[in-house]
Amino acid sequence: MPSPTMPFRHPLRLALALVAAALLAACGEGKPSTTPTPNGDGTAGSAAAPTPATKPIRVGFAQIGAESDWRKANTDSIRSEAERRGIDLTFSDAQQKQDNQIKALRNFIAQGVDVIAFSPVVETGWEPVLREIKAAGIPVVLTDRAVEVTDESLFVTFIGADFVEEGRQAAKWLVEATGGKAVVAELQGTPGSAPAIDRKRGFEEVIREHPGISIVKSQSGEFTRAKGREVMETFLKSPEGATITALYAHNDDMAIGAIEAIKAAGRTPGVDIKVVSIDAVKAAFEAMVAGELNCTVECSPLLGPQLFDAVQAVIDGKELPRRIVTPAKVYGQSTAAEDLKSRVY
Ligand code: GZL
Repeated sequence: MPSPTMPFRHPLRLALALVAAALLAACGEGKPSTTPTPNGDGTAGSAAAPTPATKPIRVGFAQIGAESDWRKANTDSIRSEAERRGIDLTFSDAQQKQDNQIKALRNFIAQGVDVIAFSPVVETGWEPVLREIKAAGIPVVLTDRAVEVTDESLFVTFIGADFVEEGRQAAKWLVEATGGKAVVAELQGTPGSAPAIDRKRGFEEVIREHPGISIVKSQSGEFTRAKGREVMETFLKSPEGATITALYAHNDDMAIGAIEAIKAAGRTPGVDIKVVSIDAVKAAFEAMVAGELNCTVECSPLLGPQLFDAVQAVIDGKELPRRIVTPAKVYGQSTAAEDLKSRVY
């Protein structure tokens, strides 16, 4: 064989070597590879066929916004659980506007996702877009809040708390704490939303049995701290302001804002105005430790695992209950410092 530094000396040898090389190359083309090939047409393939990767499930999620600590924790739960499970998540934030949520849902149809999930900002106005989603053959999972529709087939299941029961629990605590005597200011959630409608319904169902408790002021604080403070300021400046002895807020964020207004008005939150709210976010426990909030009813935002269990069940063609209720618990000042240590949202 010619040495690397000494090329062919004789032209005939060079010609023979070139012919041999050409023949070898031609054989390589036509000869079936000695290793098994996944496509079997004789073209060179890898030693072992790759295990076919399962295609990630594509989910479109239309979130309401980022209006409260609860909502932010809800978003974190959904995003982190999707990542943990390798879900291909398209996530949209509607800034609390139904039109934005509807636009997002239509985008998910256009993208051809496998499953659509959303937390409807209000109960009504969803039928047309839900029919478009149904026509596209995409299943829908509702989380957190419910919709009002005439056709139950427009969504597979609704995962969320029992807001009426939360309202009942808040009222029962107030009856207990005040001996059935209170003049109540109420900060409602987003007008037309399931939690605002149902938390009011549950609270009123209980106080109806207690004539010593009346609601003298009631208005939406839109589930935000800023609006909660603003509305509580107007309550306290009103003619009934001086008579108010209790605040019922449909979420902790509005209660926290209202506590600032109560202090600014020279009143003592948690003492001369009892404060009861819903969600059980960390800030509520901190306010209870400070003695400024008296009771919060838990409504867990950590819906990610249940949401993607439901999505997987839908993909696997498994039956799902129409309603999956997330449990709740009532928390008070006496255990707040201990409870706070283990709160995750
Ligand atoms: C309740 C959820 C509500 C929370 C608020 O499930 O929809 O919306 O109570 C949040 O904090 O803004």
